[in-house]
Amino acid sequence: MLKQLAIKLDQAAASASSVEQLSLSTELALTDAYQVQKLSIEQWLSRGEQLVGYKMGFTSRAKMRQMGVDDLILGRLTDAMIIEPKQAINLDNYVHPRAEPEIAFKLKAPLSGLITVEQALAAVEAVAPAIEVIDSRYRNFKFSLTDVIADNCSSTGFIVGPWRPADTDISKLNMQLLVDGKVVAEDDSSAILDHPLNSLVEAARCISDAGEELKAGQIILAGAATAAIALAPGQAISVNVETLGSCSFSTQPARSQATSQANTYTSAEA
Ligand code: OOG
Ligand code: MG
Repeated sequence: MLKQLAIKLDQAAASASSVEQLSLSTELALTDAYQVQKLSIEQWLSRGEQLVGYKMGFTSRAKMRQMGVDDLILGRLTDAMIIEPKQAINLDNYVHPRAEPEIAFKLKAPLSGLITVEQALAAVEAVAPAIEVIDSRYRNFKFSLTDVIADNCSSTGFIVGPWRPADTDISKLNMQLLVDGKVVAEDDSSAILDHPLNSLVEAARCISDAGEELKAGQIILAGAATAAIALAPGQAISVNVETLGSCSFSTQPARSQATSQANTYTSAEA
């Protein structure tokens, strides 16, 4: 049964189409939801994608408020989700994508279980500004906690900017999300669980619940500092993080009516 749910979500992601929330017809326990996530990622890996890291979600009040979920969640990142800096993404490949400002960690040592902030920092090789592109596979971007976990926490893409040394102070850095040069969302890095490193501590705890560990070389996204913004065709999106630097990507211009496919990203659901 869990496998069928995983296949359903995987097909929705692969075809950029939305499905009804699982929770409307199936009661899933938290562990079942993570199992569905794992089974759906196995589908992706079986097609040749590589696991490159993990992401934390709902680590800021702004995100919890926007989505109405106030528990931390962990999702999986694959190499197919990597968006190259300055790349122009085609919105036809997404259902209703949004972008959010993040901080990324690259690990040089494994982490798992209950650890301190100091232990987390000791395993960090580098930190970078990042943008996450999220895309719920659920209609209207609406979900329960277990729904979003099963849907791999809306993971679909991410862009990482220049890496900086691990000892860079990231405790209180201004983070701005810009669309076409205008700031559309802003907060500072302490909005992420008081300090983004706390998110890495939580990621180590969550992954050990799944019987896995964070590994050297993997990338961990700490979670967005602000609410996410809906993407539209022909936009330039960037994130500036004070002292860390910036990264950016764009969305391809709208195609003509005749060639555009059924797609809901322009609907007024943001
Ligand atoms: C779930 C993913 C949350 C974050 O940074 O908080 C997340 C969603 O909002 O669809 O990635
Ligand atoms: Mg995120």
